[in-house]
Amino acid sequence: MTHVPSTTHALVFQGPGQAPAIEELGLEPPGPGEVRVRMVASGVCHSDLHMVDGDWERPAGVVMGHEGTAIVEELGSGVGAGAETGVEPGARAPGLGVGDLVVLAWTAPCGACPACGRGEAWLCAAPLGADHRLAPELARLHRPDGTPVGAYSGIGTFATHQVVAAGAAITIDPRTPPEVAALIGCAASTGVGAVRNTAAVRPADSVVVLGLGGVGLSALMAAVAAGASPIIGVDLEPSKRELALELGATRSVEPDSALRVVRVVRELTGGGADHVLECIGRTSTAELALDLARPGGTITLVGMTPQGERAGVDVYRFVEDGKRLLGSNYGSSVPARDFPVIAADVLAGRLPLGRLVEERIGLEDVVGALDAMRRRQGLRRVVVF
Ligand code: COD
Ligand code: ZN
Ligand code: ZN
Repeated sequence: MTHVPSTTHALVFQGPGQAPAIEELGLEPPGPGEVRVRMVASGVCHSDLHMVDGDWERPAGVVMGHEGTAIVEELGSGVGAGAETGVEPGARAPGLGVGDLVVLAWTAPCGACPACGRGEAWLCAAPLGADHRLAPELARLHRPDGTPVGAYSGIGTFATHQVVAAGAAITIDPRTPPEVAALIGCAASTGVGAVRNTAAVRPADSVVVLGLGGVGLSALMAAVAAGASPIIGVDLEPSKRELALELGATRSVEPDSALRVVRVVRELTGGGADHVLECIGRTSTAELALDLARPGGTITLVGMTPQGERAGVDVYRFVEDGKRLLGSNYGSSVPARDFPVIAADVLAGRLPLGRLVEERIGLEDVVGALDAMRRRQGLRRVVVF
């Protein structure tokens, strides 16, 4: 196959506290175990804001975005039907073909490390496209002066075209609306997976969701689909509390005081919830989550605070009440197993994830979308290419 030189139009992280900028970059053809994709849609996630605001340390010179859906345009060697050799076990993706609609996974399991061996793809020690593809042998993007540019979490979805590990490209039902398919790459998997995989919510369990953004409302939808009851949503924003009720929450609560939230939750659940999910990423609400669970109940922390912050635990009460505290990374998802199921649930109407899409925007509008997120305005804004 002849490789035409290729370029991509992409939003590049310039360092903490600085506005990311759109740049025209050279894009190399896919190497062994990789595919080139044309991006279709990419959501703006709160983690993008954490990165730009410097809450989490990330290297400059990386194409941002980690919540995207794309069409496969070109297969590297060792990828696709009949390809078996020359690439890592996790990267073979034998079912992948040109023209497939794929959701890009920000942790693509290597298939060979101990975590992958245990089936814990989300804890993979050496994910494909690791370290934002900045290593010279992985960088496929270059500035006109030749400097390599990385791809956030190996996928950098705020780009018209991208080269990713084949194992990061998960084929889903092509009828899935692209804006919704994009959300499966982060918010939906993180929230739905926290309920289904990490917490393993059962029918008739009582559930509290703290934070009703893209992730929290995805969790809430999964709790509704699981037959949980009552389901209580907590958010500062009235519009989000309203939407939670429309999506099937039993009650939504304004967190004007922690004491009041505790009182309302204990009243509605008869002494505390079976499950509490923290989807905000603050130490104060993580501490509140511990108080909202019943004795023996489970607290699932989904939100990540700025790096290095610590929350306090009343150890005496925690132990006497026999509570369980879980961390949920990427909804404990195995992308190849879970993404197609979420897409099928969307198409069957079991997970109305389309309700999360606030606005379709262009690549040049991402900076404004991050500002809106900082002001807690609206839900998911999705770049449509
Ligand atoms: N009390 C109640 N609600 C609050 C409070 C508060 N003190 N502060 C903020 N909120 C609400 C906001 O009004 C908003 O509705 C919601 O919390 C946050 O929603 P979004 O849409 O801004 O953010 P999400 O849903 O995209 O992401 C939230 C996370 C906490 C999951 C995210 O920021 C995070 O920490 N991600 C790390 C965990 C992870 O798995 N990351 C993977 C890549 S994202
Ligand atoms: Zn995200
Ligand atoms: Zn692994």
